[in-house]
Amino acid sequence: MASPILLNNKVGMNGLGAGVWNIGPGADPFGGFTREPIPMLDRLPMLAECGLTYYEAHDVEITAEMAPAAARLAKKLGMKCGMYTPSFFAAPIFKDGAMTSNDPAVRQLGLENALKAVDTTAVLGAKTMVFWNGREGFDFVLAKNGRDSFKRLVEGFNQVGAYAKKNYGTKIKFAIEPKPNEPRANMYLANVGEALYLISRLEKELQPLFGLNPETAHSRIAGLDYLWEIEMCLEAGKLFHIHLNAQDGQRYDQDLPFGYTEPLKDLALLVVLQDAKFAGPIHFDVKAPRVDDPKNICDVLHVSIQNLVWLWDRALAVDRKKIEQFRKDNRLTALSGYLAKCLYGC
Ligand code: 3MF
Ligand code: MG
Repeated sequence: MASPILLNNKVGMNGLGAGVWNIGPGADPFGGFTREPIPMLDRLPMLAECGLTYYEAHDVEITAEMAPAAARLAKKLGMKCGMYTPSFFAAPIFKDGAMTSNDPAVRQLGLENALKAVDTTAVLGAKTMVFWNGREGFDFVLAKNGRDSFKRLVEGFNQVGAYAKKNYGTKIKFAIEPKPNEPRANMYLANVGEALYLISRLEKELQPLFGLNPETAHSRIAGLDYLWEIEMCLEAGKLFHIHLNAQDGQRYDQDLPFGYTEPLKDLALLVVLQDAKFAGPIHFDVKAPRVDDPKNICDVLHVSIQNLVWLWDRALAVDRKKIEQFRKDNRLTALSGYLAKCLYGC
């Protein structure tokens, strides 16, 4: 068994994580599987073999019924569940969203699924449950009343938060994962700012339970800078979880290996995380491309890990005093050159 990859001088939780869906069968909207799907529990040893400490899963991948077996297996492998998440986007019933559906029966089902997922999060021993905004949004104007949708989100998160607090105290926290579009043309909670605003509208005593899971590629799809989005989470004390990957411009969601498209920005991001003493876990949300053969399905993880470990060490070596000096002297282009030297130089 591979030994777990640890980051040098990482504060708090060390060890890296990824989703079981990251090593999927390779379908895309235009074509079905190119690889035989691997049973979900068989994916845990594969992730461990990559040197990962944490796994993540949706409720449709590791169901409530499978959870005790998953927890036993993970323990044997020396792994932990980094986060668990209800899938509000795959089932046809949630085609127009769960919490923001116009149909009260669908909203109720969404809530029930969310509460069940809270219990499963506890069984798996995860500290975080993620809400990706998935199908919460609209394709046609006036398809939903936006103000009502916002109220429904507030109401839904309040209900989930109250349930978790009553049953688990502060053991389980929630991380909202924003995305601007795909699968919907327009998604509610499209970016970090929207999610922070939503949290500010929740019941005061529940607000500490809610934070964010920003994903670097999602910011890029929105045309935003992920460094600033993550800094905003840090400033608010709301960086509960993180999904690292890469995106080649503003197009469909690619979930490319971390470090592939914007290494300089990734280096800067790691400087920021180190300086903030980010104590949470670092996870990838990448997708094994459909062209990769089954035997190479984990390459997307190996490449992400390799790039992260290299960039992390380079970030540790960045001279913070030099950054300060460049800022003081207003030599901002020179600052970018210094970072490039840290990245590319010997
Ligand atoms: C979609 C995503 C999702 C979420 C996942 C957990 C399938 O763009 O990033 O991955 O990360 O649902 O929140
Ligand atoms: Mg994600």
